[in-house]
Amino acid sequence: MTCTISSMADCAKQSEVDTGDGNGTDVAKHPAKKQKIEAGDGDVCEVSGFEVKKVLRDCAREKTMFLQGKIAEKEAVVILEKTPIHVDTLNELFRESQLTMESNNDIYTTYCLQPPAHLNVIKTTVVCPATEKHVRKYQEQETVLVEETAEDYRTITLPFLESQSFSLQWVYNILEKKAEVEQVVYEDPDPKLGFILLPDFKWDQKQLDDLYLIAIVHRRDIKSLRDLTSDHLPLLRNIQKKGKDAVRERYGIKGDKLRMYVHYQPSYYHFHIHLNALKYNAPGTGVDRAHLLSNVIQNLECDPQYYKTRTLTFPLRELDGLLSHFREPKDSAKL
Ligand code: M7G
Repeated sequence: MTCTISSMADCAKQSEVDTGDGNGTDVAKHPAKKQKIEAGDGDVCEVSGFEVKKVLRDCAREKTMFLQGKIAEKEAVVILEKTPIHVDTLNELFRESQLTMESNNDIYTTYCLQPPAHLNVIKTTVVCPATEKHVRKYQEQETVLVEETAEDYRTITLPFLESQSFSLQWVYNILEKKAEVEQVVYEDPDPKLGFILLPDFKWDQKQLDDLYLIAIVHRRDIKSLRDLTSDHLPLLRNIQKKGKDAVRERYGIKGDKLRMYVHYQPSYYHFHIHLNALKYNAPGTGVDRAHLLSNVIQNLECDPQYYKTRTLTFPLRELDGLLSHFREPKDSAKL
């Protein structure tokens, strides 16, 4: 019997039906919304004029490439990422694609399948103008583990991040409703306990398997995990409860299928919580950097000063300026 690729559409149809049972991606029931992109205060850079200078990182397995270059004379970092194949496009994919057979041996055949343009998307993220720190963030490099005592935080990390951390303008644009307004999934406007929940820009919102949201707190006085004390428990519990409720309501994902955590060190020192679909191994979920929200809450319940006093271990990349300060003799490290 000869198999044609287009007959696979029947499998696709079957697969679409199968996804309602809670095991597959039930995008039909809880469509991941596609929304209009709004610009913040920054200029929008024309990515079509991007001149590539250097490949910063090439992750063939993740089908992602990080590039450094220029857009209209401005330094830019561009991230290219091939997007996953969506179950609900399979029928069209097999019907409408151009097929070229590459090899055939007994029952094994490989093809090059060229899908129609709209099914062949590369998610493109542009940082422009990009700083040297952005370039370093995305560059391939070794990482080392650093053990930071409370004293190290006060004398090395805090002065460093106060002088050198990434701009928080994008965060303030979200909190002040100047950007990504239509993306907001949920907001609790309370100035002390409130937060905005919205899709992380790493998520293309086309399927729920790699759901990735962030909850950004309204208050601006918490830089990171290190600043938390038991006084913040009402805030953390509020995000845990309302964040879970909002995700269940919008996407049909229950709380026990959701990973909520904070990074230490974060890239952006305005307190926020990451929320992923549990089955998605998002970058940055390793034990060296991610702290589960439920553990953070329990630690603060046991010891109100837990994060102010403990030694915290985290990875730093070789080119991270903070690492050089940890490596200097302590006295000169005090900036
Ligand atoms: P982080 O733990 O500070 O740093 O998380 P990381 O980037 O090293 O994980 C900040 C989170 O905010 C990350 O998951 C980013 O993908 C996300 N993020 C960063 N920016 C600049 C934006 C943005 O402009 N919009 C949205 N929605 N998310 C962003």
